[in-house]
Amino acid sequence: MDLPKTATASKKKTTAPASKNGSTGLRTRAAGNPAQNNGKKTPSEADIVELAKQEFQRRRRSQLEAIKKTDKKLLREMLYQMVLGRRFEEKCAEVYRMGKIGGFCHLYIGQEAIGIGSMMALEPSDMVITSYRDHVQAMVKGISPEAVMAELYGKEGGCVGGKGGSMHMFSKEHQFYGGHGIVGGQIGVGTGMAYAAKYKDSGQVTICFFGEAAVNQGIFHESLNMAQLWKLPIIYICENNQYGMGTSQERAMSTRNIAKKAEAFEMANEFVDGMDVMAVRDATLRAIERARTKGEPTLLEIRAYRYMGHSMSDPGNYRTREEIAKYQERDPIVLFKDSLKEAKVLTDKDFDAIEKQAVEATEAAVKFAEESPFPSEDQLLTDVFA
Ligand SMILES: Cc1ncc(C[n+]2csc(CCOP(=O)(O)OP(=O)(O)O)c2C)c(N)n1
Ligand SMILES: [Mg+2]
Repeated sequence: MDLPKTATASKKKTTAPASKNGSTGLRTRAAGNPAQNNGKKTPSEADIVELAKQEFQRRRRSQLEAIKKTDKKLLREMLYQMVLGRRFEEKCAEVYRMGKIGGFCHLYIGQEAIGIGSMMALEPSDMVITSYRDHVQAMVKGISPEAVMAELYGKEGGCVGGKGGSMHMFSKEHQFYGGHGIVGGQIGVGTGMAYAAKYKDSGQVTICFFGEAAVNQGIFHESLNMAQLWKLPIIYICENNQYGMGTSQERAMSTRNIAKKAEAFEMANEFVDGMDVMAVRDATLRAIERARTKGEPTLLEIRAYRYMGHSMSDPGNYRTREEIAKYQERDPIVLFKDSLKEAKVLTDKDFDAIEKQAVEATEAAVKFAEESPFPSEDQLLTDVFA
């Protein structure tokens, strides 16, 4: 993975050791930009896959250290949520192709370590807001797989009665505030949520997720400025999956280093390898501590890779199979599973049981969605605000 050489762990410490922040020395195809390549020869696609395998082994060693310090039950639950997210999303793709889900449908496959590593470090009363790529985050926050799948089907049993669909999962009860379709729109709303928490002295921390393409929107810069000025308890998580629809970050942004943008506001920031769920958890724990004790915001740039197209209607002909294979070599679920086995937290039998449980939960969600009725005609104009 092409990781920046430096990232800041806090606004006081401007250069963290490369290893701590996951610097690998790997390069993707930045051939057109020698400045990004430090003048070195760009490796071939085959070299890149080999380097990714080596990085996988290095990550396993660093994951083991983090695993030793973490509760075993929680580790197994994290793995279960990752596997559930993967199986659930694979099923979404399947039923979408069967015409069961209408409209847009953006999948999270490949990015599971970001949502699970960060959100499972929160307290249940903490708040979360995200973009349209929201099914897995909704489930991690406690909305049942049944209610998420029924929402995808547009059925009454969905978490918003079938009127939101894929992009608008929501549950006030679970402190999950959407599911937003306007790129970057949730950054302003999330900042307002953190302002409300501070105003009410509720002690809640907010995680606000957004993609790397949203960073180019003015609202990102305006919101970070206010959050730092007003000392708001918020964690901005940029889920850098390296593409905004069919446009790679390299083609759309003058810098690869998004975390550093926080320095313009003197905000704490960190770059994290988003294929490593324990690295995500550790960085989030540091940001939560900062938010709860000092009431200060953090920007985390967490880099992973979007395995699927932007949405179900994307043929994906703007990238190569090898590019996708390179990231699949470092799959976050395989990496975590192997580390847990090595740490003797998990056996193959345990993993099979986790797989079975995730498949059964997904099947139950589909059954529930199939059997749930569509909203009735008399609900056509309820809960509609525009
Ligand atoms: C304000 C606005 N501009 C354009 C779009 C169309 N659009 C939808 S998703 C998307 C790409 C966003 O990419 P990113 O923020 O990286 O998130 P990802 O889809 O990769 O999770 C664009 C341009 C939109 N929904 N809203
Ligand atoms: Mg993106």
